[in-house]
Amino acid sequence: MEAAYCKDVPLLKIIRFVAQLTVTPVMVHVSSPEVTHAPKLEQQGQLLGQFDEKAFLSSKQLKAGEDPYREHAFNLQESDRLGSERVIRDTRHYRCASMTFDPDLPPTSIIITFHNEARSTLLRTIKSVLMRSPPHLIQEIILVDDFSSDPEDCRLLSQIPKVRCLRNERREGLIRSRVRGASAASASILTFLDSHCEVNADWLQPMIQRVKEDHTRVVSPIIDVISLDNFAYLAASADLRGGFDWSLHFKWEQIPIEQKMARNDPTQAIRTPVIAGGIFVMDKGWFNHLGQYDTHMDIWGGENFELSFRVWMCGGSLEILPCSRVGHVFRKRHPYDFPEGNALTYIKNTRRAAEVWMDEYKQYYYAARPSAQGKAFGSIADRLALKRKLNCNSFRWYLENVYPELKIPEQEAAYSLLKQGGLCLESHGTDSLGLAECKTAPSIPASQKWTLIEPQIRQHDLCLAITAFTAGSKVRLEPCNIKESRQKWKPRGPALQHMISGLCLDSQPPSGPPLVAQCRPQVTSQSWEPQLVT
Ligand code: LR7
Ligand code: MN
Repeated sequence: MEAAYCKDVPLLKIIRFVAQLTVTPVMVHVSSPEVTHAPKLEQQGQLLGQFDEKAFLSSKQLKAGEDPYREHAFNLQESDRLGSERVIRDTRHYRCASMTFDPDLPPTSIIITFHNEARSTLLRTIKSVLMRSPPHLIQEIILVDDFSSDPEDCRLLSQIPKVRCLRNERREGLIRSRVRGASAASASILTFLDSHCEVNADWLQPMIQRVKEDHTRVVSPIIDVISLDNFAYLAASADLRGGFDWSLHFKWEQIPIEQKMARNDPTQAIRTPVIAGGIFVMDKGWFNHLGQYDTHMDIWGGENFELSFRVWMCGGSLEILPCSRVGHVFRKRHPYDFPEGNALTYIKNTRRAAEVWMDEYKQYYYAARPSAQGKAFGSIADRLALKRKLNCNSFRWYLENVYPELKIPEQEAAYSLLKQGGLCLESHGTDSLGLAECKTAPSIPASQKWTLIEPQIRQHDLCLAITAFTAGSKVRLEPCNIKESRQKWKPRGPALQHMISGLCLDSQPPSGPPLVAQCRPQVTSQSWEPQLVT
């Protein structure tokens, strides 16, 4: 497996892998006519203090003939051309504009880590914050320069009032850089931003309000799309939340239909299983209490899962606030190098997240990402100790309560027959189960193949369920749902016991349909011998 990475095919794989990492949310057209206006000239003067914007930008412009995408993986020429105060459309739902906030919201420290960011995008990020936030809510903007080639980028920007510059003495990656920034922050609320963002009208108040009401909430805006080609500011869909697959690959996904139906107020927060990672607001005390970040993660990737699992499992919650909008330049590749290689770094970081937080479910991560097995990930002793100290819920709890839509994968080659002598449990449609003569490989029909993934007894996406919690009730197949207690079973000797009712699966006389009965594990009609078939 290891060797595969050295051949040419895997290079393609890695490129694809990188491309996958950058996920752009689905765009929709929003017809709000409102725009977010730039401040008047005299205000701008006050915003920048001694800082000489012209000199800052002009000394680093693209040279004639240079590829505008080469250095930053976006069109630098377009970014430079835009200027630092462009007007962007207010992409919120119109009802957001009439929201009210507490007059005494606490201020926040903005933390922006960067490694070789383009000057024009970095400056636009900072200026958009200064222009579109109530000044009293911005305590400071902390730039953490993650050992960029030119130390002047950060140093010069710190001439802008409220902007501070911390420079790493070596490349640390965004995770340790953010921890450094957070530790230096003097406000009680932390706001993290990527270094190529533009915040939109009233972006900050909704987030601070939610965190002020409940300090265990960790909140993100809707992340709008800034085109990497022409820097157009595009509204992202307001119906998305953060999700992932078992390989720990982040994706935007539709809000589940029941939740969507229940939403009658478009300004309402959206619960999200994970956050994208770069743009969020969190109480500083809560950030520290929960163990900041896993500082053994390097460069980029995986920290959003680790933080998201930890927040949910240890007593907090994650939400996306549709009335807060921040634009972000989504790229197709990383413009910077990974000292240990991109793939290995992502594997190390996600392995750490899986090993610490996913309990027995980490097997599905390894099944989905076989190349992760055997790769180094360092010691996780301190993170496991943290998890114990915080008395966190299990990953199973997370799946049941936060992300029931994440399906447990069907495991190839893990089908079983459920045998009773020469007879096998068989389905004939969802409502009719029975016993039939066991078939043998290779002609075993799907109707006799069962997948036993505790606590479910599955046939594809259908699960064996009781119909009532009383002895004598029929069993049937229905769509699997990990939260559904009627679908939960466990082995008890040779019997299969329904967990809550304590009743056992019983075949009755072979002609009748199977049902649940008082457990008598010695009885033949309750004895099920699983036989693996491949
Ligand atoms: O070594 C590094 N040191 C850094 O300081 C590498 C990066 N960085 C900085 C970098 O300059 C940038 O400001 O860290 C920030 C994030 O890096 P990007 O912009 O290359 O990452 P991204 O936008 O592709 O990635 C998303 O996922 C990351 C996983 O580690 C982080 O959580 C990013 O913050 C996150 N970005 C967002 O959530 C914005 C929305 C994009 C999405 C989805
Ligand atoms: Mn980014």
